[in-house]
Amino acid sequence: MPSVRINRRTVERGALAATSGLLAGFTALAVGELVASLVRPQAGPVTVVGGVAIDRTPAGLKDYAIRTFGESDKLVLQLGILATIGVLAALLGLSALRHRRTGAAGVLAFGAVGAVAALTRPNSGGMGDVLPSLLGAAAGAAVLHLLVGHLTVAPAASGHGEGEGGPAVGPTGRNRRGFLIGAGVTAVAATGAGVLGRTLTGRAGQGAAASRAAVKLPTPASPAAAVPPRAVLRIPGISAFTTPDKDFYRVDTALVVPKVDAGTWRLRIHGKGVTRPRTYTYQELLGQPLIERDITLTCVSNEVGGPYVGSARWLGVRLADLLEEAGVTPPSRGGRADQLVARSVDGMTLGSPVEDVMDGRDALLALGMNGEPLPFDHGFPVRMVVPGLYGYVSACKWIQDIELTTFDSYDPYWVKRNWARRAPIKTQARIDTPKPFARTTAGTVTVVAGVAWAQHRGIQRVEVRVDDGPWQEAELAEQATTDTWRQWSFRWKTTPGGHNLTVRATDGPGQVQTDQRARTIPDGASGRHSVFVTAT
Ligand SMILES: Nc1nc2c(c(=O)[nH]1)N[C@H]1C(S)=C(S)[C@@H](COP(=O)(O)O)O[C@H]1N2
Ligand SMILES: [Mo]
Repeated sequence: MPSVRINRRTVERGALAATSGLLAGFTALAVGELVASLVRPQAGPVTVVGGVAIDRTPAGLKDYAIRTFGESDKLVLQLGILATIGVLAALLGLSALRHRRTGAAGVLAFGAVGAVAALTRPNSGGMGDVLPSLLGAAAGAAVLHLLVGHLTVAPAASGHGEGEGGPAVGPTGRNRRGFLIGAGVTAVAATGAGVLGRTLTGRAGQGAAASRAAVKLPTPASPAAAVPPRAVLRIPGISAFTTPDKDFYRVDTALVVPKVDAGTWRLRIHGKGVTRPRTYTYQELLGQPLIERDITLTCVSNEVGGPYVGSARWLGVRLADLLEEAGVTPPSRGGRADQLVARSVDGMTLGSPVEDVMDGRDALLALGMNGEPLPFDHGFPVRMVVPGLYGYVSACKWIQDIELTTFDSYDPYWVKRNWARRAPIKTQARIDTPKPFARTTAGTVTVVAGVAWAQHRGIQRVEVRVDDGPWQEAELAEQATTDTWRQWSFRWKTTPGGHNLTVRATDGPGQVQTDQRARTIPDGASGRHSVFVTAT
């Protein structure tokens, strides 16, 4: 039936048009990556659009994404962006079938969107950053225009359709060949451009990697005390006292982990009340008297019982020393600045109370983590670590600038997104073992164990409750320092049935962990962790 044939050809032409759109989109992204590798890797189209998406995501949704996808949240976002671009590109291909120019114009319009996104990134490198999106879009528009040209043949020409050539709705044999050749060449060339771009970007990262490999961390002027043997419990399933780097949680907004060359890195200290502004090189910091401390870091996005907490041995410069050298005095001694804003190479800003940083605690500009230069993921070459404050108000990775200012005059990144200005870490205890919904043998002893933290206040008691029974004292490992978490264990004599195990901690000053549940936003989750276990 002719109508069926016509439909099939229409469908086929539509499929080829959509394919043209997809190839155009692919070309735009690949050329964009190649140009970005020459201009600035962070200016790549997917990276800038993803960055805008991250910055604009409402706090609740972002929290949901972290909860749902964990540390894969960025991968999921990038796949989402690629899928969206794919759909839009296919639609542009289809629309180009009717109006050849609209398709190309659409691709250029998306390029303009990418260019604006690139310019408005906080770490924007200036006008050069528009090039990846614009040149990529130009290449994509050209591809779409040329490929669709093979599908939209003049009626006169189609009258001479060869082979299965039918009515004027399908590509003629010649045009089909032209299309297929064009599509093949485009696919190969775009893939080549993309691969070349990735390779060049990788090369640039190698300079940073070499600078990291060349670092020799000096012995600290003030080494950390050895971890007391009795601070470490050997119980299967309990969090290690020191979290190995590879297991250390990672939370940040960086779609591309900054690869900073320590040789060219600088840290600037300036702002209100800074009488001696100063810029430090990496070598100058390494040359300062270094202190080494065990400090437990926690993310404000950590749910009760969640994984975003880790403990490491940090090596670095005491931040208060550098501030004093710069002439800064804390507000309690008349200083004009009450907020220290740290800014990273990727434009992230974090604000800490100057008072906390200078009150004698071990606030660090860390260069080393667990005996190695900082891993790139954790802030190489230098990051901040302040015991007792959630990461988003203190632990700036890839830091490059410290500005003294006031809480009244400046809101850093997360505060602009409705998180609290000040966020001391809340007391929490976590059951590491048994795991939720574990099964155990009734009538035996099951070891319940985990960690509790209240950085800079310390932990003096941990209690466990079985169902609605009384709170029972857990055994505590020795407290290494008040800035680290404390391991605990509890011998539970199991009785048949399902049981709820709940834990609570008491901090050094004697404050019992609240049972009031709070969401992570604005200043950290509260409530008590419990797990359900069945004994049979
Ligand atoms: N530059 C930069 N620093 C950052 C962040 C970020 O997004 N960008 N996230 C902060 C948050 S929210 C936390 S909890 C800690 C996490 O540090 P980690 O990834 O080394 O565990 O880094 C902080 N420093
Ligand atoms: Mo965080």
